Amino acid sequence: MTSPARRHAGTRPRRLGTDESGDGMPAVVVVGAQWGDEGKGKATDQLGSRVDYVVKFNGGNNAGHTVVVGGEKYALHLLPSGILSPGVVPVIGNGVVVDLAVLFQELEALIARGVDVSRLRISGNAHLIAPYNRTLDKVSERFLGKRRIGTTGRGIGPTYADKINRVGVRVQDLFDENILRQKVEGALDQKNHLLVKVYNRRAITVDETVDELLGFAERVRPMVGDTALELNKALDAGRTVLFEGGQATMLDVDHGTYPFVTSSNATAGGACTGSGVGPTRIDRVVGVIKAYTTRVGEGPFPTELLDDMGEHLRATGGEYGVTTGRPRRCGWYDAVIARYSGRVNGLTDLVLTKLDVLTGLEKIPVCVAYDVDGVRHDEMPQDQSDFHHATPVLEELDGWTEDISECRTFEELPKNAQRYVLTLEEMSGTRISSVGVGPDRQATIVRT
Ligand code: 2SA
Ligand code: GDP
Ligand code: MG
Repeated sequence: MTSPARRHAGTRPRRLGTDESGDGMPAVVVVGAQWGDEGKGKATDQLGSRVDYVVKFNGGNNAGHTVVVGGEKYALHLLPSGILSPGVVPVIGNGVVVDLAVLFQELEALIARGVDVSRLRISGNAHLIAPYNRTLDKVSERFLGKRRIGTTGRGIGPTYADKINRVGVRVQDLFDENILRQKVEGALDQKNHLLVKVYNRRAITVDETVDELLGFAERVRPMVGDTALELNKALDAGRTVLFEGGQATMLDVDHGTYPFVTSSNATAGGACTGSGVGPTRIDRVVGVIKAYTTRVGEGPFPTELLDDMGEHLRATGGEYGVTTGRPRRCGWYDAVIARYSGRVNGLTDLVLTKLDVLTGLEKIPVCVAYDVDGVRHDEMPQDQSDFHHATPVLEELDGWTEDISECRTFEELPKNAQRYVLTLEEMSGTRISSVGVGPDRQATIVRT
């Protein structure tokens, strides 16, 4: 696709990777291809060193990205991973929900470590996570009991619900106290009824909410702007933009395992609605995918391992939530999900991560299809009950024992590791453009 950015560029775009024609790629979307925690933070950080803007377009501080730079570990939640690359403009787009207290905690922690955060831009149209939404997220999960979603408790769902119900509070409301007060009053009329009558909690006052939010207004003001306009102008000028997805395809509110999903569009389309950059400007869509699968929270997971092998993957892969510390559920690679992700995101390539975690296994099973009550499904079943009852049809691939963490070219990988990657590529239907062999920025094999 030739983007308007490329057609109108005054200066030639910097190369962010190459497509088949060898052209540069000014706008790239990075999304999770499974249930999250695929290593998007590392992938974004790596690509981020070659881009001008990194845009977070969905979710909020439910995300948890670990980025390791020169042995130093950074855990990011609300801020885009690109904030760690000098010279990059990090952007929080209109599709994000912002907890202002968390924003400043994260900024201060980075400043204390010498990271320059002065370029951060925030959309005036992004919604704010009001304190009552944090409370509602926690109490409603408790109320749901066995039917809970397993949310991160950060107020994400209630804030997106307010947005869709048109009672949300946006960043720009901070700059007009009258409007802010009216909006908070409107929202609390509904919330207090629920909090007091249904959840048996105390009512929240308009004053305490407005005071808390206004307390951040002057600090946030210089960061706020029309980020959609800024990004489109940047693309016109030949700048490179990376859109960083939070959560993942199977947690997308439309395409994921509803209702066990987050409340935003984590698929590639969300990059457009969540930033104000149109789809014709996107050149590349990268899906980040683990060499096995993990999931946090409730919901179906056909390749889940509830035995010692699941525990082995969890321990070897360090599979614990970055935001909540919850142990992640672990299972084998699922090519049905990989193909589904390829379709709903229009993936141009896959970044395969954590191949090193599988080192030492004699055989590595991979899910190629599902068995649902004796019927084989090669593609993701539309019917939720089918997916809940799906058991994996597994194909066993040979493992390897050699340490691969120092490999930097595909040819250096043991033959069976090469075969594993190539087989996954074929089964998944999308080219694997790079392979992760360790958490560090450098521990990556780029395939040419
Ligand atoms: P929410 O809080 O409303 O978005 O929760 C709804 C579902 O979405 C899942 N979810 C996640 N899954 C994986 N990783 C996420 N981020 C953190 C991390 C998770 C953590 O990177 O490790 O620390 O626990 C994330 N955020 C939301 C969530 O588990 C629910 O299933
Ligand atoms: P994200 O939410 O997709 O950004 O992923 P997380 O940061 O939540 O989880 C991925 C974890 O895997 C982090 O601890 C990363 O440091 C780590 N990681 C990323 N790529 C690799 C890799 O190729 N090998 C290993 N061993 N760890 C990796
Ligand atoms: Mg994560």
